[in-house]
Formats: sequence, C-alpha cells, structure tokens
Amino acid sequence: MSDEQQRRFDQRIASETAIEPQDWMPDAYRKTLIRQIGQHAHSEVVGMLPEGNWLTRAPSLRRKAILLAKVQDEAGHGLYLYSAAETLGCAREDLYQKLLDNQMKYSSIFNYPTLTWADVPVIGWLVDGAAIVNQVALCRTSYGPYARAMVKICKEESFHQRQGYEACTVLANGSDAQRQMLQDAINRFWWPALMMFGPGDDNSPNSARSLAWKIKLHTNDELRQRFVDNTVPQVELLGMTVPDADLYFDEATGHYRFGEINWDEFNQVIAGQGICNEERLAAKRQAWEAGAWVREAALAWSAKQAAPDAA
Ligand code: FAQ
Repeated sequence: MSDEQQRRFDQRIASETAIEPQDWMPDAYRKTLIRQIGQHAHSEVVGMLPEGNWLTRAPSLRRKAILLAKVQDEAGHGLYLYSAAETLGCAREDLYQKLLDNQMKYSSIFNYPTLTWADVPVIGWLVDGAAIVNQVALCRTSYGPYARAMVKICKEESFHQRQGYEACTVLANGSDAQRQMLQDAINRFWWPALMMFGPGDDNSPNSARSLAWKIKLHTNDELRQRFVDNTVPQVELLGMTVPDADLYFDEATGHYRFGEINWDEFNQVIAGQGICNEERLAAKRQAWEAGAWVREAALAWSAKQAAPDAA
C-alpha cells in the first residue's frame, strides 16, 4: 500500500464518492464488507424459511400468491448480495459453506418460530420494516455495489412491509380470536425485531470503524430508535399494544422511550442457542445436499456447451 493509495481512498470516503471494485481499499475495509454483506446475504436466504413454513397453509389463494412472491424476492436479495460480495474477491461457494459450517452469522430474527398465520403478516410488517430502516441508510453506504444492490432491495422490502401491514389490518378488524392471534404475534416478534439492529452502541465492536469508513451511516441505537418511532403509532392504529411496560412518548425529545432489551437472549441467539438455530441450519444443509444433482447437471451442461465440437 502506498501513501498515495491510502490518501485517495480517504479522500473518496470524505467526499462520499463510492469505492468501486477496481479501486484500492484497505484490507480491513474489504474484510469488514465481506463479513457484513455475506451475513446480510445469509440472512436473506435463511429468512425464507420462517415464512416459507406457511406457504402451504396461507388462508386464501391471494395470500398464498403474495407470500410466494415475497419469499422468492428474499432469494433474489440473497443473490444480489452474494454477487456484491463476490466483487470483493471472495467466492460465493466459500461464503455459503461458512454459513453451512456455522462459521458465519445470519440475522438473529430468523431463529424464532412462526407459530400461527398472524406471524406471517407481523414478519412482513415488523421484520421487513426493521430491515428497511437499516437498508435505506445502506443505500448510501461507501461501497458502490452494496449501495446499488440496496436500492432495488429497499423497493421490494417496501412492498413486503405494506402487504404485511395490510394483512395485519384484516386480522385487527376480524374476530376476537384473530385479534388475539395478532396481539400474540406482536408480543413474540416485537423484542426480536428491536434486536435486529445489533448490540447497543457502547457494546458494538465494529461500529466505530464502520462509521469512519461510512459503511454504516448511523449507529445501531439510532436506527433502532427510528424504527420504534415509526412503528409504535402503527401498532396503536391497529388497536394493538406494544409488549413493553416502560414505553412512553417523551414530549421533550419527540421520541418514544422504551425498556431494556434482553441482551442475554440476544447473545444466546447469535451464539447458536436460539429456538430454531439448529433447525434453520439443518434445513439449509439438507437443501444444499439435495440440490447436488442440479449443480452437477448445470456444470456438465456448461462444459458441453464450451466443448469445441458442441452443436
Ligand atoms: N443478528 O459490532 P456490531 C432482512 C453481530 S435482512 C446476528 O454492531 P455490525 C430481510 C455482528 O455481526 C436482515 N448477529 O456489528 C428479510 C457482529 O458479529 P461478528 C439482515 C448480529 O456488523 C426480511 C457482532 O454481533 N440485515 O431481515 C446481529 O457493525 C424478512 C457485533 O455487532 C443486515 O444484515 C443480529 N441482529 O452491525 C429477509 C443488514 N446484530 O461479525 C427475509 C446489514 C449484530 O463481529 C424475511 N448489516 N450481530 O462476529 C448491518 O447493518 C450490520 O451488520 C448490523 C450489525 C447492524 C446487523
């Protein structure tokens, strides 16, 4: 690395000019991006599982078609993100193998089970809603291919969030049993959704450097606060409640103040001891093994096409 390369990199970061794959970048910047984009990609593909669980049991053909489209979108997001990671010089197969070997993380939220139909609309509303808050900020992240992938992903996540909220309004206006099912789903997903933003700022080892490099443009706590401020009025509009006895609106700051997150639970989930960690990885491993013949056939076909005497 020359001083000139470092100077040019620093200048691009300062002037918010995107870093592109062919540009020189510090090794630690590249590694941080591979870690974050790789984990983000894994979250999208593991994130297909909890909702995919309800594809055969959606309550109407309309809901089934919407859910199928949403789950397919999440697969597409994973593919854009693996492609963005590959521009940093890593192989998609290696990243994916690290997921299967439990050497790379994916979002904690997908280690919770989907117990009733109400979990599907609540995931669309709260989980995609939290993902959007984080990802809208990432549309201006300093690495060009990641930022551009985020723009398309955010458009689709926005549709996911709205369909989720719309389906929640139907339950909220339904029978007592439906309202109760919705409240129960909110109770189970509220806190895990807040955990999606990561540890508190004083406990986030990667934040300072990622903020300096403008990979992250806001801290974990700032984005979590934005999500709470956006979402509490939506809960109230549904006639539901937030499962937090300490929640109140602070007139002086214009923000909702909320209770303490259970960080022990968060740490357990990201250490692999959540309710569904084993089930999720087992499902991905099984799919990878069952798909071996498809990969072999695709390779054989492409080798045949490349052969000089191919018809
Ligand atoms: N779960 O120092 P920090 C979606 C880890 S997409 C698991 O604060 P950082 C769409 C973190 O990796 C959801 N691990 O880390 C969808 C680090 O571990 P490491 C995914 C977590 O990177 C919807 C350690 O803790 N979105 O849902 C979590 O600066 C519906 C220390 O943390 C993204 O990935 C967590 N919640 O900030 C799909 C967004 N939080 O690697 C299907 C991009 C933290 O040092 C259905 N990522 N950790 O071993 C980010 O913005 C950041 O990576 C953060 C974490 C904010 C997640």
